[in-house]
Amino acid sequence: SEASNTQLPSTSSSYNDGRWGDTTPLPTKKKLQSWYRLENGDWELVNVLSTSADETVISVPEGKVSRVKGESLLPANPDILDGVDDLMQLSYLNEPSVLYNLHYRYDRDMIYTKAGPVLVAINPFKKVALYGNNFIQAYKDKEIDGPHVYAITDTAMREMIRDEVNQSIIISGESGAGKTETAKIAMQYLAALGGGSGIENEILKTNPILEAFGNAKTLRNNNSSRFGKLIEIQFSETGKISGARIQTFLLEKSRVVQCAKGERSYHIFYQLCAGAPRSLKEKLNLQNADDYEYLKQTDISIDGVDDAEDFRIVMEALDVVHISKENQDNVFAMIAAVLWLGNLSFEMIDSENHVKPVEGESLSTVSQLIGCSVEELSLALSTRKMRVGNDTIVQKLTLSQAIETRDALAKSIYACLFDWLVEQINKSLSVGKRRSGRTISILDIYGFESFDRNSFEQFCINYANERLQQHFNRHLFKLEQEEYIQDGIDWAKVDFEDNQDCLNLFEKKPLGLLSLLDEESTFPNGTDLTFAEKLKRHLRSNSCFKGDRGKAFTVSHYAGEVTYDTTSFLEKNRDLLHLDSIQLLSSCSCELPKMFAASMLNQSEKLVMGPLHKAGGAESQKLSVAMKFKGQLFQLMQRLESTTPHFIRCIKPNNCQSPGKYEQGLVLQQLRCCGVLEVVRISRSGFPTRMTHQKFARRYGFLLLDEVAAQDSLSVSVAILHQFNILPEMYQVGYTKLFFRTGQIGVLEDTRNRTLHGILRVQSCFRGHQA
Ligand code: AOV
Ligand code: MG
Repeated sequence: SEASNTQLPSTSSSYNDGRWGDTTPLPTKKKLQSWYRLENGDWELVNVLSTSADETVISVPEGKVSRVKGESLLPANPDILDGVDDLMQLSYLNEPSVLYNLHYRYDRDMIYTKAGPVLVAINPFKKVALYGNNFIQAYKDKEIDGPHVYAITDTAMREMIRDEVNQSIIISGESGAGKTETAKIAMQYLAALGGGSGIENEILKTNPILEAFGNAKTLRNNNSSRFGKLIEIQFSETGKISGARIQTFLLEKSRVVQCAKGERSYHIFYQLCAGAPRSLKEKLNLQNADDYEYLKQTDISIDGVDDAEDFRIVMEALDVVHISKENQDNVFAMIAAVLWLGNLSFEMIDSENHVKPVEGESLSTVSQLIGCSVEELSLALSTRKMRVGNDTIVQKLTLSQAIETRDALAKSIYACLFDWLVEQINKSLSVGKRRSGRTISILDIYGFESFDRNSFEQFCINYANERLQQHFNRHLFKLEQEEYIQDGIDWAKVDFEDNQDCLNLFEKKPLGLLSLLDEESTFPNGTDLTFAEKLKRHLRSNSCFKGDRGKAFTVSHYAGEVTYDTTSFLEKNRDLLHLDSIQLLSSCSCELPKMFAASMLNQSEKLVMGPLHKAGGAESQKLSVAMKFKGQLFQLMQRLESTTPHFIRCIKPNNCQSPGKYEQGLVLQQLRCCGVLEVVRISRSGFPTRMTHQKFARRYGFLLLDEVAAQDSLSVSVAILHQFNILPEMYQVGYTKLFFRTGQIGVLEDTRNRTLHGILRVQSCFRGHQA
């Protein structure tokens, strides 16, 4: 049965547009294997039977023979290259070949593959036998050197010691791709290699704690990080861990009071309800999770997760990082207070819709847990002080205002608790004297997210990912190629998807998303709708921006288009906690609420009592959430710039979090948006090893057999290259440096080591004779 080529899919598909596929025409050889693109976009391996000027005859695996256009085929690699552990080794570097290679490995539980300098990790969604002490030892001893988180972490460790430069391991990928797990695997390796003092165990135990308080089930990931994290692990001169410091970024606090269907609030709430020992339960008047309004809106349990057991793990971990039992109880009291706040309801007190909290168990429990009187709490949740001229007046709150005040208080308590906890952990991790040693930082932030409905949180998360992508591009494409061009070597530029336009859309002043958001947030009459309209008015011409109907707008991110709904953007960006609430916390008899109040006052540049007409009334003036976040990200990037980066790209093979399912289209989209193929292409045609003429001459000059006429380092270098027969296509001579292809310097290093070794042996023999 033969199909005519008119029924076959068009060949001008985006899969084969030559943008980064290897579009070398097929050599006309019989029985050649090729990739043929199916209608659903997937690729199939076929045999090429014959090729003529305008058509190719192929046979598909089931034996069917078809005539197709030559352009709808891409060359496949010979079988011997199946499953190579570095994509650089592929003879044909096109999309189907890369997809096939990764799939081949994935099927065999080889989830790690190198893409030149980048480690690609495909989430197995099951336990794979690749970790543990035996593997760590084998990587450490270089008995195994296949691609692995251990291997890249080992490189970071070696380079830190060799070059005396701080290192970073930067993990990126979409939500659910495996960043947090990967970060933990890297930490395990560092702990095993640099351990000894006991601090390494403390560092590892920060993971269950931070995950309990900062991770939650989302539609993308049952254990999704809702904060960004940079952990800097400090080493002594001898390569032993001496301490660590954790920096966290913008916790998603709206989740505390509300989350989408199918998602959960932070794990710790469910863990506490399920696992608290009886005495603690009584002390906090704890109920079951589904007795709490904040929790019962959505799922209570996660398949395969035992919240009670996890609670025990968290408690143990808190002991390890030296959080005292008393402070642990204080922490859980705050968690319980948040839950009980959510159960507070209000009753009407007059005909103008003003309300006050209903007296009862919720009100009394909250006041007990935070250490204030029922009256004080009731007042703070039902009134607001305002300054009019020189007078202070008290305004009663309506139901919606009271609920908003209650929720803002709950969110603030939780966010402050999270920050406080991180601070305590940092104190414990920095017990050792600060030494002058070096550091390895591991970055694990929330991954790119796109839901049916995307709000301010996704806006911030995706902006952070955009920044990180820029860092990736800068190091692997820009800096790399600029160095070649600067040093004047022959170089055909490899194009890459630059995301500068999208970053500009966010960051430009005064007409960028962040600036416009801030401006609208300060306008008393600004609303989410006026904000959306403002964006459409000013950003219409930006190619990464699209205005949608009503309150929505769309951004073309490097990882795909996301439509944001501006509902609550202004409120979330202002993030106001009324002065009345802060004053309530500061007057509490319990230690934590008092500290929270103090830190909130600290953050506010100054406190003002707003005029009556101002929407918020009495409130703290502080940096908006988005601006603070932007500042944090800039600082983060600056810190990373002073390190040698090692990149890990996590890939999610399917959207159902299930093992063994490899969806070509999904994997391809992730490979494309982060430029994995371009990275391989640059590395393959590039010159990863480079050395100044001087250093090269110094390092290998003594191996020269013949005298060199001129003694300048360039002449010496060229003489060395000749003596060792390094082929001209394997290196380039730049103005200041020599550039080598992968593996070239190895021969020289071997000879150098052997020669040095020989010299040492001769010397020690000589000494032996003398003795
Ligand atoms: P993420 O950090 O990238 O998402 P995680 O690291 O939380 O993703 O991974 C999601 C889930 O994938 C984990 O809970 C594991 O079940 C599984 N997983 C990931 N890596 C491995 C591995 N190496 N071995 C076994 N299972 C793994 V997010 O924080 O949502 O951006 O925001
Ligand atoms: Mg994570």
